[in-house]
Amino acid sequence: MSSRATAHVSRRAVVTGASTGIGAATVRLLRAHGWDVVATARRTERLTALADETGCQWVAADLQVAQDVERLAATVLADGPVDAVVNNAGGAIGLDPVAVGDPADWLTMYERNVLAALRVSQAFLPGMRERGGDLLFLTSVAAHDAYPGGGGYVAAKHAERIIANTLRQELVGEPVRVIEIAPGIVATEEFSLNRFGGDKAKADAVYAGIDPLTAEDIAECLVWALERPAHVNIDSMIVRPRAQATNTLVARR
Ligand code: 8X3
Repeated sequence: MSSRATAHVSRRAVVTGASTGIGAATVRLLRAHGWDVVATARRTERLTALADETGCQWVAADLQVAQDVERLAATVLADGPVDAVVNNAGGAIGLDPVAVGDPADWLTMYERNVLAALRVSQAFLPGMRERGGDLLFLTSVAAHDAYPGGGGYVAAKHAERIIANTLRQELVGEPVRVIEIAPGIVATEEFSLNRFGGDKAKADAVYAGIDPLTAEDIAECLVWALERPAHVNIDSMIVRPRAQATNTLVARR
């Protein structure tokens, strides 16, 4: 097989935030495509259920804890090298205007969306620089533009995107691809519920009157990007539902 062919048989991926939503959908799709997958998240019971369903491996870890990330990488790399890391873990807290946003929420969002991805990327990068690999960052349209109430999340997602943009420059000439997928409105089990502290009515309103994207829609984009031939780097892909033209312009029925 030429080095330019799509060689994704027996490739191995690590997926963070794998207990739910886009992360879990990505594990399922990668497994369906024949990838070996290590799923990571905090919730063990969800990881074991996903492993029973898909045959993935799993390591429970809290990516906000540096020692957990070290243990994750050591455990995964003891079984062999990794071809792709999907930095999917993250999330939003609240929809507070900047004028009243709680700095503690901003800090938590920075930890979850930025520093977790940084730590995980740093842990797997040395092996990738030696033998090749892909670092994928699941950011958001919030990484590309602001919206009222989005301040803390928008700031964190912009910062996460900057990790990708900077790494791509720092690693040019090396066999590492740096990919960003930036979704708009995706109806998942937990993103909006977490954002609104479990308020289901508020969460449901985010998706009301439109056909939102699904976790599976984004998993398709992500796996497609990873399965491009090695010379093709999908720098950044913005994906929105047809009914969403910008972060704030949404046509609801
Ligand atoms: C999720 C999309 O519009 O809530 O990342 O920021 S949005």
